[in-house]
Amino acid sequence: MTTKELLLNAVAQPAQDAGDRITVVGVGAVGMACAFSILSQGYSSDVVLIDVMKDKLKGELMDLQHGSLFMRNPRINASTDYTATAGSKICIVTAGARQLDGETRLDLVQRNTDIMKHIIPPLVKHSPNTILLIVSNPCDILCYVAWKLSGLPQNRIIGSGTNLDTSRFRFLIASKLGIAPTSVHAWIIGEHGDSSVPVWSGINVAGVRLRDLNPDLGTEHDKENWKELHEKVVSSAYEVIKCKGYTNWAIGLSVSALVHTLLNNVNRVHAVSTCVKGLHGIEDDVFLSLPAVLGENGIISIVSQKLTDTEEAALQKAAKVMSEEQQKLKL
Ligand code: 6V0
Repeated sequence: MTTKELLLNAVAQPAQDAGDRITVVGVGAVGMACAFSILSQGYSSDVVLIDVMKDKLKGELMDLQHGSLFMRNPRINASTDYTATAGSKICIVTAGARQLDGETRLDLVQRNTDIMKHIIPPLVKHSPNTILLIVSNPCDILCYVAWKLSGLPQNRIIGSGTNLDTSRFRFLIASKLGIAPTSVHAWIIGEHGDSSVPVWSGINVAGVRLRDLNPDLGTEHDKENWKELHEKVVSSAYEVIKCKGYTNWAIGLSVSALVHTLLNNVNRVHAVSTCVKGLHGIEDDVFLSLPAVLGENGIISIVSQKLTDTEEAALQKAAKVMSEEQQKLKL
């Protein structure tokens, strides 16, 4: 008998998985920040990493496994073979090229579309009921690509979208007011990127609308220049990339918050990218962020925000840009 057999009297066959498997495709700066945030907060006990770079994959796997004692005893696996991902509840896609200094998110579109062709079909083959959580950029257009390539219903395609932009915005507003970000209710919707739309009309603290206190909030005429906070949100990724080469911690945390909401079916509202056809006067099959209720079936409903004409026009303009870019794609 082996030492193991002498120690453990077998009673039943162990189950093969814990039922909360999360796959992360791409073990770059973003993928690892997502995996680390999910594991360290105990949101899943079964994480699978996928990449094409074998050595990097092995190194990241070992490094994480060596920290198991300090987490919640998770099962962590890594492979270049998608069979390891079978039965994933959520597949997070972070693989692909990232912006270089000076590049916009839209500059990446065809390069990352081609990469999606190698990733989305095998993911869905092994996890036909999964939710695809798209993080790679340009996130909104890649949601459209993932929808087309996967054949999944639209409620199962979610882009991390402006969940991150919203977090940046709330942090900046909170800092200006000297209160906590969780006590500021403010939303950025639309494109995750340069044409995102701040919903100035709805910003409130404890139900007090800032626009009722300052009717010029967010406009050119505002003496306090609140508008600059949105400009900072838009430029912040470029600034972080200029300073450290990439952004990862905030996106990792924002993705792990989405995973928590989806896995636990808690119906929390997040600004995420979803198909917005038929909403706010948009007629194309484009994905943009709106506040959405998330649960274990993905997008459960979309909040009907009361937007001003200016906000709605900005959303429609972004939808046009998305639609034009999508028509140029070689799928
Ligand atoms: P990175 O550090 O270069 O990592 C990318 C990883 O993808 C590498 O490990 C590659 O080996 C891997 N990869 C490439 N092709 C494949 C493939 N066919 N199959 C599997 N793996 C592959 O980039 P980083 O992690 O910094 O960024 C990843 C993506 O996230 C980029 O497109 C960024 O623009 C995007 N981001 C999205 C954000 C958001 O808010 N949605 C925020 C930050 C970055």
